[in-house]
Amino acid sequence: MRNSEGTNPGGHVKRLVVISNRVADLRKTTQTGGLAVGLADAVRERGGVWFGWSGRKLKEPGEPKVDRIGKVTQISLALTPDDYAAYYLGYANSVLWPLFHYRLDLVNFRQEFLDGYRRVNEKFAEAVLPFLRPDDTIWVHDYHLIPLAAELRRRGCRQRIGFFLHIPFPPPDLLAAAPDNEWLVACLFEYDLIGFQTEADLGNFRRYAEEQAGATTREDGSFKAGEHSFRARAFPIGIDVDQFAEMASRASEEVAIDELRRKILGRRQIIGVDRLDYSKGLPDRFKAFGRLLERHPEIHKKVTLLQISPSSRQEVQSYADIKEELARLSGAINSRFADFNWTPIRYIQRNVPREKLAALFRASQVGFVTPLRDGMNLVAKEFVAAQHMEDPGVLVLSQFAGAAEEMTEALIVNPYDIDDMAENLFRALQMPLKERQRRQKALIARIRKQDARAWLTGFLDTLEKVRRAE
Ligand code: ADQ
Repeated sequence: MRNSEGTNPGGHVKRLVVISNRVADLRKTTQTGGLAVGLADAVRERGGVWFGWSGRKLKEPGEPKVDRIGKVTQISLALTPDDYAAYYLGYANSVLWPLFHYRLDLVNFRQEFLDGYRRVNEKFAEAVLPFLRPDDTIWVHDYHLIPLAAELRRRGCRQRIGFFLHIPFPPPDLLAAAPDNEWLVACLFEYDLIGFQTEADLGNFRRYAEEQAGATTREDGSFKAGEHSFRARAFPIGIDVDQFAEMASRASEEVAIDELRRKILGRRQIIGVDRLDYSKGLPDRFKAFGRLLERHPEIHKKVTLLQISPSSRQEVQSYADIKEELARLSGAINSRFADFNWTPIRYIQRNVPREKLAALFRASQVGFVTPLRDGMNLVAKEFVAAQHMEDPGVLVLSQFAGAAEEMTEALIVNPYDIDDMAENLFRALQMPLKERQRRQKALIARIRKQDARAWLTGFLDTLEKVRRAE
C-alpha cells in the first residue's frame, strides 16, 4: 500500500525521478526561477534524480554525465548531431510542436524524424535505467518524450510513471493528420497518469481515446484502453506568486529611471514578453498595435509597445521566417508613426534577467499576451503577480492561451481579430482605477490558488493514488 504523501511501506519518502528534454541546472535554479525551481525543490526535498539532455551535440556522446548534489543525482546525456537534427529539430519541433499548436500548415513530417525520435527515446530509457530503484516515482515532461514510458516498460520498469504535457493537446481531427497518431496515443496509454494544462486539452484527449482508440472513461478521470488502466486530468501550471511579486517590487535602477521618464512625458507602456515563436501571435500583435495608432491619433506619443523576444530554434525554417517578418513589421510601423522623440515599438531580441523582467512588468500599464495557441502561458500570470495592488495594470489575454480558462477577469481577445485587439488595448489604456483594482484582485486570487506548488502536489498526489495492476 502506498499513500498520497509518496511514502512506501517503510515510511520513507519515495524518491522522485524527473525526466525532461533538458536537464535543469540544479545549482542555478534558485536564481533562474520559474518552473524549474518548483520541480528542483521537489527533487531536492524528496531526494531523487533529474535526467535529460545536456544541451551538447557530440559525434561520440559517450556515457552520461553524473553529478551528485546533496540528495539529488543529476544525469545528463549528450546527443549526436544526427540525433539532435532528427529528434529535436525534426520530430519534436517540426512535427509535434506545430501539430499540437493546430498548425498543420507548418508540419514537416519525414520518416527519418520519427526514427530519430524513437531512437533518442530508447537511448534515454537505456541511460536512465541503471539509476532507477523499484519504488521510485517517475515524472516525464513534455512532447519530446511521449514514448519514454513505453520504452521503460519494455525494459521491465514497474514503477509509477506520470506524464505532463506542457503544450496543448489537439482535437482528434487534427491529430489524425499525423501519420503515426495511433502509435503516439498508444504510447501515452503506458503512463499511469497523464496531466494536461486545461480541461479543453483533456477533452480533446478523451474524445480521441474514446472515439479512435476504443477507450472507456469514467467521471473521475480513469480510463481503460485494452490492457491499460490510467488516469488523465487537467493540472493547470502556475508560478510562485510571492517570489515573483517580491522580485517585481525590487525595481532595478535602470527600469525605475525609464519609468520616471515615461511618467514625466505622460506616456504609458504596453509590454509583451515571449520566446520568438509562431505560436505566440507576434505579427498580429504588432499589427494590432499599429491599428490602435491608426484609429486613435490622440494617443500618439502617449503609448509605446515594448516587446521582448529572444530568438529560439533558429535552425527550424519557420522560426527564421517569423524573425524576419517581425523585423519588417516593427520597422514599417515605426517608420509610419515615429517622431524624433517617440519610437512606438521597442523590440528587443535578447533574454532579460528575471528580476528585470519582473520590474518591467510592474512598470507597464498593459500586459499584451496574444498567442494563437498556448498550453498555459506563464507570462500572463507573471504580469499579474508583478502588479501594484493599488494601481495595477491591465492584462489583455488571448482566448486561445490555456491561461484564459482561469484568468477570466483579463480582457479576453481573439488573437486573429486585429480590430478586436486594438479596441481592447484602447479600453485597457482608458480603464478606470476601480475596475483595474477589481480585476486585479480576482486575478491574483486565481493565480495564487493554482500556483506552482498546487500544480506540483496536485500532480504527484494524484500519481501516488493511481491504482496499478501489479
Ligand atoms: P513557453 O512556450 O516557453 O512554455 P511561457 O509559459 O510563457 O511559454 O513561459 C516562458 C517563460 O520564459 C516565462 O517564465 C517567461 O518569463 C520567460 N521568458 C520569456 N521571454 C523571456 C525573455 N526575453 N527573457 C527572460 N525570460 C523570458 C511552455 C508552453 C507554455 C507553458 C509552459 C509551462 O508553451 O504554454 O505555460 O511551457 O508549462
